[in-house]
Amino acid sequence: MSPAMRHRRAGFTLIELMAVLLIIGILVVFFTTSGMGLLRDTKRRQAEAQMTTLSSNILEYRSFSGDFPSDRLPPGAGDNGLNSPAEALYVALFDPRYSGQAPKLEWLVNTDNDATARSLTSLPERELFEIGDPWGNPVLYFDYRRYAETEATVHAGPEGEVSEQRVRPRKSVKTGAWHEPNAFQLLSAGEDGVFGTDDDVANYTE
Ligand SMILES: [Ca+2]
Ligand SMILES: [Ca+2]
Repeated sequence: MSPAMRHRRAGFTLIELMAVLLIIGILVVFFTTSGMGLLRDTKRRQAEAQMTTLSSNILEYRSFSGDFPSDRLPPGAGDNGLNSPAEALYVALFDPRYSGQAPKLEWLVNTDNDATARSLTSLPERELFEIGDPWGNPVLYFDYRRYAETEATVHAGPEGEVSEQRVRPRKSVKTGAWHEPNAFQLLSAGEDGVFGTDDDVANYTE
C-alpha cells in the first residue's frame, strides 16, 4: 500500500469514527430524555397510587375510631407550626392504640426536622414525621371539620430547594364549594414541589 493510500484510509476511518460518535451521542440524548420522561411518569403514577392507599387507610381509621383523623396535633407534640396537618395524620395512623393499617415506613419524611417531647407513636423514634410523596415532600392532609380555618405552613420544594409554603384546603374552581366537603383532602405538590400548580396530585378531581 502506498503512503498516499494509507493516508486516505486513515482519513476515512476518522470520518467513520466521527459518524459512530455522532450516532452514539444522538442515542444517549434520546434514551436519557425518554428515561427521564419514564421516571417522571412512574413517580406520578406512584403518587396517584399513594393517594388511593392513604385514602383507604383513613377510611379504615374512621371505621375503627368513628371519625376521620384530626388534622391538629395532640398536646405534647411540640408543634413548631410547620407541616402540622401532615404530622397530625402521621401521629393518628401510627397511634400505638390504633391497630389498623399504617402507611409504609419508607414513605416517612421529616422536612422540618422536628421531634416530639414525648413518645406519641408506636415507632421508637421521637421524630415528628410526615407521610412523604414520591418526590420527598409532605402529603398534606385536611380534615373536613376545619377547612375554613386551616392554613398550613409547609417545608417543601424541588430537591434541595425546600422553602416555606402556605397552603389552604381547596375549593372547586367550577362550583366554589370545598372539595370532599364531608371527608378529607390529601394534597401532593407534585414534581415541581410547589403547592397550587398544575402538576399537584390530590384525592379529588377538579
Ligand atoms: Ca416534621
Ligand atoms: Ca405542584
